[in-house]
Amino acid sequence: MGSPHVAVVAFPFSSHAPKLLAVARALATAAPSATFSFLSTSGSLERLLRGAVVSWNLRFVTTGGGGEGDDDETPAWRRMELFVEAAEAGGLERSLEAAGAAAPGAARVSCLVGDAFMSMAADAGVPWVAVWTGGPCALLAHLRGDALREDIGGHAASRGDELLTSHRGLGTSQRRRRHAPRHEPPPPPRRAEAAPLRHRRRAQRVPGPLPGGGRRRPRHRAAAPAAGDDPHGCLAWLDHRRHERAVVYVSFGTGAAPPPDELRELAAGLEASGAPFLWSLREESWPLIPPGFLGRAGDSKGSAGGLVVPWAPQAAVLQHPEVGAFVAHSGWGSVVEGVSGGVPMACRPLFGDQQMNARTVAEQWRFGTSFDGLMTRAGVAAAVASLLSGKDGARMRTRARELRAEVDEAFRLDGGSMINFRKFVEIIVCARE
Ligand code: U2F
Repeated sequence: MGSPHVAVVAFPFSSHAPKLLAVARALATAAPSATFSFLSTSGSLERLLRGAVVSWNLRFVTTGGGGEGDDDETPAWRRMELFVEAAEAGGLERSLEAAGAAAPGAARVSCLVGDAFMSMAADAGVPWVAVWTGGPCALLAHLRGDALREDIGGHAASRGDELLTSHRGLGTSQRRRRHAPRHEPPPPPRRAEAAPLRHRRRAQRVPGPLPGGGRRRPRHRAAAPAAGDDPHGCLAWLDHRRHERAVVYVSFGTGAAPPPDELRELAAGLEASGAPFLWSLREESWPLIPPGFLGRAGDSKGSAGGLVVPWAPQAAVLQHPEVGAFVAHSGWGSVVEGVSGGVPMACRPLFGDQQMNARTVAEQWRFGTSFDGLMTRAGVAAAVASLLSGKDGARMRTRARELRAEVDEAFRLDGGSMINFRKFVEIIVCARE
C-alpha cells in the first residue's frame, strides 16, 4: 500500500477556491506524512498563491479550465458552465492522473476532497468527500430537494410565506418556503431547457432545489486579491480610530452586488447613521453611489468618517476591536467570520443560500437582523444604530459575544471542531479505493 495522496479539488469561482485552499492547508499541516495536491485552474492558482506560505507536502496542480480566465466578455455563469463541462468530460480524471504522476513515488490519488459543486468527482473512482462551503440549512434543502419540489410544486410564489415545518431541520426558525435556495435562471436559450424541474442524480449540483429565484447572477471577480491582503490600509485605518466597537463594516462578498438604487440608499443610510464605516465595494460599483459620497468618506490616511475600498482583509477586519457591526449579504463565509469576530450583523440576502443564512443569523442564532426586503436609507441608519449601541441591539451584541466564546471553545485543542477535524484527517488519510 503506497503512502496516502489526497487531492483537494477547488471550484475556481467567487470565494470557493480560497475556502478549499484553507481546507487543504489545514489538512496538509495536520497530516505531514501524507501528500496533498490542490487542483485548480492556472488563473485561480496564480491569485491564491501570491505571497502564500504553504506546507512542503502541499503541491499544486493546474486543471484545464474551459470556463476560467480573466475574459470579461464571457459571463460568469457561462465560464462556470464551461468549466464544469470540461471537468465532466474527463478533465478532472486527467488532472488526478497528472497529480499522481507528479507526486513523490508517483503515488496515485487515494482520496479526493472536493468542493461539492464538483460533483463529477463522485465518478472519479477514488473515495470522495464533498466540502460544502455554503450554509448548513441550504445544504439540507439541497439534500431534500426532491421532497421540497414535490411539496411546493408550481406554487412557490403563492405559498412562499408558509413555514417549512414539515421538513425536519428546516422549519425550526421561521424559515419559509420563499427562503429556500433557488435555481439561478441562466439567460436564454438555456432557460427553456432548465425550467422544467428534472430529476438530478446529484442533488448537490450548483442549481438550488427550487425553480425561479434571484434575478442577479453572480459575477466573476477575477482581480480579487488574496483573502488576507490589505492593499488599502484598512487595518491601519481601524487602528487610528479611538472608540471600541464603533465602526460598521460593509461587504457583499465576491459575487453579486445590491442593485444601484439600494446601493445609493445604503450609502445615504450609512451617512445618516453618523457611524464611522469601512465599506468593501468593488470599483465597478463606485460610479453608482451618490456624487460626493466617496469624497466625504475620505481615504485611508484621512480621519473622515468612512473608508470605501475595493477589497478589505475581511476576516482580520471582523476581529478588530473597533468593528461593532457588519452589514452583509449573508454569504456563509461572512456569517462564519461575523460569528468568529463576535460582530452583530444586518443581512441583506441576495441569492442562493443567503436567505436561509440570514434566517440563521436573525432567528436561530439571534446575533443580528435581516432587512425586511430592500435596504432603505432609514432602514440602514436604524439597523446600524441598533447594532452599535441601540437598546434593541443589546441582546444581539450579547449573543454575538456568546457565540464568539463558543467558537473559541470549539477551536481549543480539545474543542469539538478540533476533535471533528482530527477525525476527518484520519478518515481521508486512511481512505483507499
Ligand atoms: C458565495 O459567497 P461569497 O463569496 O459572495 O461570500 P462569502 O461566503 O461571505 O465569502 C466571501 C469571502 O471573501 C472574503 C471574506 C470571505 O471569506 O472574508 N472577502 C474579503 O476577504 N475581502 C473582501 O473585501 C470581500 C470578501 C455565495 F455568494 C454565498 O451565497 C455562499 O454562501 C458562499 C459559499 O461559499 O459562496
